[in-house]
Amino acid sequence: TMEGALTARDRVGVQDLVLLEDYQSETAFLNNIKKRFKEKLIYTYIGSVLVSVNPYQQLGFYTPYHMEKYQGVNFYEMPPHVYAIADNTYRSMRNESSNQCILISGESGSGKTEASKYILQYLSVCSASNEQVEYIKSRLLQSNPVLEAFGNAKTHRNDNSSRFGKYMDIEFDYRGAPVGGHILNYLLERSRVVHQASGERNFHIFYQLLEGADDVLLSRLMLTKSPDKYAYTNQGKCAKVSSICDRRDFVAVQKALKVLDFSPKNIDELFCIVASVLHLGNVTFTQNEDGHAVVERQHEIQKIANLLGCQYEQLLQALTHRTIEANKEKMQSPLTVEQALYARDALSKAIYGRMFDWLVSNLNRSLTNKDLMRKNVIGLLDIYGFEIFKSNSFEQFCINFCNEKLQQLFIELTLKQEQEEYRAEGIEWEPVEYFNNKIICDLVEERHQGIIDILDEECLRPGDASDNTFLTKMEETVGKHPHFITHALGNSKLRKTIGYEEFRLVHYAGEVTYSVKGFLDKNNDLLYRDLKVAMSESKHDIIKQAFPVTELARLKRPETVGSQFRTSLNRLMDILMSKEPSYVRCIKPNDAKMSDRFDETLVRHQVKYLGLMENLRVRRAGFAYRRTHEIFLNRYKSLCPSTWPHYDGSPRKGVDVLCKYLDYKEGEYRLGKTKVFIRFPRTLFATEDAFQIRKHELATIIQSVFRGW
Ligand code: AOV
Ligand code: MG
Repeated sequence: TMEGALTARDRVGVQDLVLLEDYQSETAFLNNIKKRFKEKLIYTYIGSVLVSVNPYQQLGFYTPYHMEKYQGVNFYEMPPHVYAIADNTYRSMRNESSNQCILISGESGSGKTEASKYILQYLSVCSASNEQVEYIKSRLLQSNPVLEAFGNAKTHRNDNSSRFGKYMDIEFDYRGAPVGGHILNYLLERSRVVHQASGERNFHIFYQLLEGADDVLLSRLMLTKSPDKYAYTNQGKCAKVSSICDRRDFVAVQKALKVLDFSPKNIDELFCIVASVLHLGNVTFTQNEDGHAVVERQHEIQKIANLLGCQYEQLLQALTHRTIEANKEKMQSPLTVEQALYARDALSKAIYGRMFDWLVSNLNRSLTNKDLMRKNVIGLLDIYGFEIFKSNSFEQFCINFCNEKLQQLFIELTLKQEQEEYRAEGIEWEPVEYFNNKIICDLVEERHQGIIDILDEECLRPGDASDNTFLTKMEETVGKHPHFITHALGNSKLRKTIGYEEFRLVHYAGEVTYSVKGFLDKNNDLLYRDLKVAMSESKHDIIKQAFPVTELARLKRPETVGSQFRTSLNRLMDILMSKEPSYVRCIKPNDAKMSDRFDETLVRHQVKYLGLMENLRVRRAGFAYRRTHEIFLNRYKSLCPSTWPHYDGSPRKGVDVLCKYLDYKEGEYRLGKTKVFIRFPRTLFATEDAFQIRKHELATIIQSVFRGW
């Protein structure tokens, strides 16, 4: 009944925020998603953008039954769902033969990775199939447990936090069946290998191996079952996490590696590398009478050399000495204890980081199918979300910069481009005010005067360069920038809250205070040449490939971590810009990882910085659907006698004739210069339904013609 429907809306709110009575009110917006959250309706639309609130509990609507229900239905006919986004993307790719991407954003722990997994699952279910395709599908799905084991870790914000960025292309053939995939990975947080904050863990694989390996494997790797015994796994003091079963996950990883066709030899080498890193962490040094570092317990080095397939003597020497050239003569210069510890950690990070890259490129090999022709792709972006910790360093700086870039892309593609499109198409339009975070992106990445370049300059400058001179340089160069604050420059109130070695950035998502400690080191990411040489001479495939001899011959200084990251992010932006985007905006309901708590202040903040209100306003003022005249005419021309089977005039005129024939009302659509704009989804749905019926009729006619033959 009418009354029943009204109470239902009262209880569960509207499923598209565009339908809110008062679309300018943030409170109405919040109430709506809160109501729905309480009813376990975690998904809500803003037009075609999906807003998702992390339920922190397993919900019942991800079954095969639900996947089936969402296939090929009109977007707005079913309750909002991440499957609907996936389905819509897939249909658009097929109907228009275009490349698509799905961008998932939100802060750490808001549900991005979970959403991306549901999307991948859906895409593999909804598409056509045969034996060969099934094979590809299972590989695509199995790449997740492997990447998560090696690239995710428990942080304060999230028990399964992604510590690398991931962009995955899923490739489809002309029938819409998946035929392959390709993964691009971004900056793994390698510092975690050697250091974890209290209450955090190292990457999952370390604990999985210690928990899950059987006695044979453990003794082969010379490991004891307990994470407490290893310096790289006991710092956080939380080896056990209630939401994680390392033993079970290890079984899954081993299975996945097999499905992905990793050879037994390579799988063995991977575990040897992980074990070698654990052993490296336990290597300690004492000082001899000359003040030089000497390895304590040298048999540890024997184990490591063994596991890495390299020479014991060479490794031992490289951990305590470095070769320097003086007067054209090579000499062995001994390291101090501090330098040796630094070299040890640098080696651990390098080994692990390069193994991760090797893993991704090997995954890609396994996901590539040369026999099957790809036609279009759907890209899936799942990166680390915006983070604020008690103490923030270079890693958070990079992660948060990455999120600024994504927000910039969202603004470019939805707000700015939308408004500019109306202008370009000559459609009258009331502009909407929004905060453009380009100013913060520039502060970080601008050539010569952005923070990344200032940091690089300090890294290259010989002499007294240090983290503190970097801070001073920043104060000199960007001190006046409205989004940059330091002790020296802040007002007196701010000054009390920032230390002498800190700077603060006013990010789009909030203020973050960074400690400059370690910035130069982490940006330089130096590994002594002697250690590289030792690795490049390894007998094991993975290590040998990860430390190519060719790298040693190169004289040029390697690019810094910061500039490399900037370059790869900008390349990613180009990739994303070249595709048609869909969005999932993830929201975290509380900081306690609890299922029944909706912290209004926290959510309000996210709604604000994600720009969801502006998003809604632009949507409300605008048109729900737009397509070029050609595409629109081509799809629907059979619905009007004057355009079927062919229209002789311009496509724009054809669309005009078509829309009039379909009885579109004055305010419901506009013809731009190159595109037709339709204000309400319902108008388009009616047309699409009519088209489906017509298509069926035409097919029947054709069949009977053939039968008549
Ligand atoms: P993130 O990817 O956005 O954070 P995740 O996707 O890992 O966040 O989600 C964090 C945790 O929230 C998951 O491990 C689940 O326990 C829970 N969760 C999220 N979405 C759902 C859902 N739809 N249903 C049930 N539980 C969910 V980070 O990677 O930290 O930025 O770097
Ligand atoms: Mg994640």
